[in-house]
Parts: sequence; C-alpha cells; structure tokens
Amino acid sequence: PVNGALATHHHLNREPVLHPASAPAAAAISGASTPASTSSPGPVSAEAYFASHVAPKSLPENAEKIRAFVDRHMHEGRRVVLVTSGGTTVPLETLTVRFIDNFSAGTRGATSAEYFLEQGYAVIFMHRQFSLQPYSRHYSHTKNCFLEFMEADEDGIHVMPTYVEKMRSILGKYRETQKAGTLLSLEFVTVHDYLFLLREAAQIISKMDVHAMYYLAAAVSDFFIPADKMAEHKIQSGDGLLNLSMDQVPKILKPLVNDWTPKAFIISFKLETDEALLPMKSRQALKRYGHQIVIGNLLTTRKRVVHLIDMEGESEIRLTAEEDEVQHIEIESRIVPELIQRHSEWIEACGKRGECG
Ligand code: 9Z3
Repeated sequence: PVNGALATHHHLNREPVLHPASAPAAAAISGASTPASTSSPGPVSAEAYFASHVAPKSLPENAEKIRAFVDRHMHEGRRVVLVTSGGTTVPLETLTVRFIDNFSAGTRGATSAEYFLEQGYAVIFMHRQFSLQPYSRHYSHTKNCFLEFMEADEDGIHVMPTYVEKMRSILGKYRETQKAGTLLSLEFVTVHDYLFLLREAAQIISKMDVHAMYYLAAAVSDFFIPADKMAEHKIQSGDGLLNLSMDQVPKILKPLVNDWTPKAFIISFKLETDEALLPMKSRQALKRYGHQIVIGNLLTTRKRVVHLIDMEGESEIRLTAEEDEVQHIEIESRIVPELIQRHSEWIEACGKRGECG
C-alpha cells in the first residue's frame, strides 16, 4: 500500500514536490472554499465505490480492446497475464491542479512484462501514464536517454558500435512482440481510473478461467478524496494551512478474487518500509483475500529480495551482491519463471478442484 507526496501542477510532473503545508491524512480538504468532511472511518465497499463514482470516459474503448485481445489469444491457445504497473494519483481538485502521487516508476511491472512475453504469455500491461514500459524502459528518459546511444556522421545517424549488440537484442524482442500482437498497453492516471479499469478488465478476462494470471505490481494509493467531497476548483492558499481528510480506498482484491474472476491465478504485491511488519502484513493479505500468492517486498531492497507467500508456506528470491551489482541480473528474471511454473500447476490442479470447463 502506498501513500504519497503531494505534487503540484499536472501529470507531467514526475518528481513529487512536497507541499510545505501538506499534513498527514487527517481531515476532505478544509480551506476557505471547500466543504468539510463528514466521512465516517473505515473503507467504503467496492460496490458502494463503483455505485457512487462515474466511470472514466475511456472505459468503453479500453473494454473493446481487452475483449478483442482476449478473444484472439484464447483462440490461439495463449495464456494471458494482466500486469499492473506504476503509481496511482489522488487528485485534490476536480479540475486538477494538485494531486498526491507515489514513488513507483513502474520498473517491476515493465521488466516483468518482458519476461512474461518471452515465455509466450499475452500481456495486458495496465500502467500509469508515462511510467516505464516494456522494451523502451532500457532507453527511458530517466536513465540512458536514447540520445546517449546515437552518433551522427555524413551518412546519417547510427547507434554507437558499443551499444549495438544490446540494442539489437532488445529491438529484436520488441519487433517480435509487435508482430505477434501479444502486448496490449492500457493507461491509467488516478486511483479512480485504476479501479474502474481493473474491474472492467477482470470481468472480461474471466472467460479465460484458470488460464489467466494477475500480477498486481502497481503501487496503489490507500487513501483518496471521494467525488462528493472534492473541491471543484483550485484550492486557495488564503488560510495558509491545508488539512486533508481522506477516505480509505476500497479493497478490491476481495471482489476480484470472489466475484470478477474467481478461477484466475492471482498474485498481489505487498510493499512495506518496516522489515518487522512485512511477513505479518503479507500473510494477512493472503488470508484476507484468499488469492494464490502475495509477494512481499521492502522499499529499499525490492530490486534484490522478494518473499513469495502462499498457503503452503514462504520462499525467498534473493540476488547475491555479485548477481546484482556485477552481472546486473534483474530479479524479475527469477520471479516470473517461478510464477509461470506455479501457474502451470494451478492449471493442472483445476481438475481436482472441479473447476475445469
Ligand atoms: C509493489 O510492491 C511493487 O513491487 C513496487 C515496485 C511498487 C514496490 P517500482 O514500480 O516498485 O519497480 O519502482 N507493488 C504493490 C504495492 C501495493 O500498493 N500493494 C497494495 C497493497 O499492498 C495493493 S495490491 O495493499
């Protein structure tokens, strides 16, 4: 679960900017022009959330894309994985000037998507707008700007010889994926977009039964301001102080597992910063939602260590210092094959559960 830093201006601003008066979630926004909170504590149910919020405009178009994608890959006998990736924002105003964001760059999701594609899965990559994407992530704007790899001479512009080999390999996989049509990218920005899109996707993908996997790596906001309590216009600074009161984001893993897509193989991530809390919180999530695997990770070590927790027990995937710092092995190259293996077992065992159609 993720709370965030308060950012100003529009979604292009990827660096969270701490607002001097931002307070820990405490009170809808109270300021000169905004309504005071009347919220009661505790999360609203997913059902109540969807009933009281308007779906994003892009939803029908995205649903159509998902439907066509799923039909095609079902027909061709491919498994499908829905990967969620990147952070969600929480707007403070309907005409949004400010929003709360979190740290996630989408590395986990984008990297994992590549390994799923390599293993023959069709991937629905549901990601935060402008976060990292499969393949292009190697030449993103935050590191390794692509211009660094290029040189110009009188014949034109080329990739510098030292980078050719790596780029050829990435480009090859990228083109292969494009040709096979195995990657569908869908965007969200706010936690609201995310919730609606995930529900819609799950309801469509559910026809794949056990052949669908969910890999929920997005860093989802825990708190939000409900539509009926949100200021329409830019919050004014007149009072010199900003108090925020936020509701808890509904827990959608429960309806996902029980109602939207009951036969799928579902993996959620649990993020903590306090090492002492991680095992208990991960196990609690598994029990509470009844899905298949929780992957626990800590903010500071998430690229080197993850814990896989399921009903049978716990295992760890850990890179050695040599693998991490010298060989630059990506931990997702170990996570994804392990999950695919377990997905295969899940599919095989569906007969025993009496779930095979
Ligand atoms: C994770 O724990 C991911 O591994 C990270 C990846 C967000 C840490 P990056 O994008 O980071 O590579 O920079 N994601 C899940 C976090 C989360 O919000 N989980 C929720 C929860 O624990 C809902 S499934 O309640």
